[in-house]
Amino acid sequence: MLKIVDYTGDLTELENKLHTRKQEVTDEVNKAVSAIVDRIKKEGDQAVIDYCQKFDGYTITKPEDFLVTKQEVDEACARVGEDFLRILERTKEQLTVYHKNQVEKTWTMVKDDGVILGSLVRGIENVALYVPGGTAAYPSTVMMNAIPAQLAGVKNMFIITPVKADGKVSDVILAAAKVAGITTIYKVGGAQGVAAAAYGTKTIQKADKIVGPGNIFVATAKKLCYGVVDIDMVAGPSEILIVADAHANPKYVAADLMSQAEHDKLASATLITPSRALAEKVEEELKRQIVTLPRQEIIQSSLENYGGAVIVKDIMEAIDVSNALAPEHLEVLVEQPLEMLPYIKNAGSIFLGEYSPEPLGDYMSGTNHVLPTGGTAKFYSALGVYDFVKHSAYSYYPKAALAAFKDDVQKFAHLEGLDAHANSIKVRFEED
Ligand code: HSO
Ligand code: ZN
Repeated sequence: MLKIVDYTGDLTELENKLHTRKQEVTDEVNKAVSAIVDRIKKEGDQAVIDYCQKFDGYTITKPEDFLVTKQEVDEACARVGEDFLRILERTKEQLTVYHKNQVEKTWTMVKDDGVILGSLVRGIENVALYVPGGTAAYPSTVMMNAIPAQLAGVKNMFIITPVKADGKVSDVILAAAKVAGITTIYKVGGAQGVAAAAYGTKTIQKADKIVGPGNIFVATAKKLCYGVVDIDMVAGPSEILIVADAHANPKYVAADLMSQAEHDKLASATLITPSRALAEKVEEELKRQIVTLPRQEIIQSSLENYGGAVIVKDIMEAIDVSNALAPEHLEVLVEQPLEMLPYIKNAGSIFLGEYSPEPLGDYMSGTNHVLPTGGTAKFYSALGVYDFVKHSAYSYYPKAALAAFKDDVQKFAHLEGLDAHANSIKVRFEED
């Protein structure tokens, strides 16, 4: 079930063996989505209504049909029960404590010449959170987006989510929205939902930023609307990479590999270890544990097609390979896990030691589970408070401070052939 490959020092060869490269968006999808976006832009609500009918079978006949009511939310909360609400509250608390550290303050500096410079940090005002329909709708993801947004000072966060003919949003999503403090939920999803939030319609508010996972149509719509609105990164299938030494517990390694493999047949799970004996024991454990898991078909397909066990010469080489692959999740199961931290360069989220399993981070460790995939951890970060703010620089110059720069700025402007720029300085020092 787990391919075991020897690392020869050739990374491209390894990537080909592990199938780390996934498919690109096709022209067809691009064309279909761009037609949807264009129509929403031109026709607004009527186009939204048509697409919801066509793609989801949901009939909108009056403006209220777009929105989840307070009564629906209350009933959903009653159905999910006290214990789940408590878990959501606890998750919120954990996320708040961690993400508080990311809150940036507005700063000011006053220089000797009376110049004041600074940076104003403000939350993005309107944010749309896309929540997929069906089984891929995770209440945990609602929390992961909402909590940093709130800490950033986002005033208005609303959800867009597709519904089927019955017009229902799942109870757990409504409960998470309630605990996260989101009260506006539009029953509109797909590319049409994204386009509606990007451009705004009579009924659906315009967002400044659209975040949240979705299928290929949603992701393509987000990319096409980027620039009109900001978007978060476009997430690909889940990945886990485990760096483990001979002391690691094969039972835990196998369980953790499968925890991500169960997300998707395209998910990838990789073990990198200098110990062939460990890799073989993990293989045994996978076989033993998989039969107990309801999503075994997905897990098996994912394990067989993506990732595998890579045998390296030592732990440092394991870390080098991991840095090159830049996984979404990296588990470090070695004797002294904290000591590896200085060597890790690229990873969305790092789980150190055998009692910090990745699924803890998916729910309640406090860290965010919205993470860069597909090697993009080389340049993207975990979702955080910083994704929901913008910075405005500000400057105040008294006349004497400007005077000290007037000649150089004018020369610089002339050099660029921009005489009106130079003139803006010059007129301030002319005698009337
Ligand atoms: N591991 C997923 C997030 C998630 N897991 C949600 C469980 N629920 C992100 O790669
Ligand atoms: Zn997960």
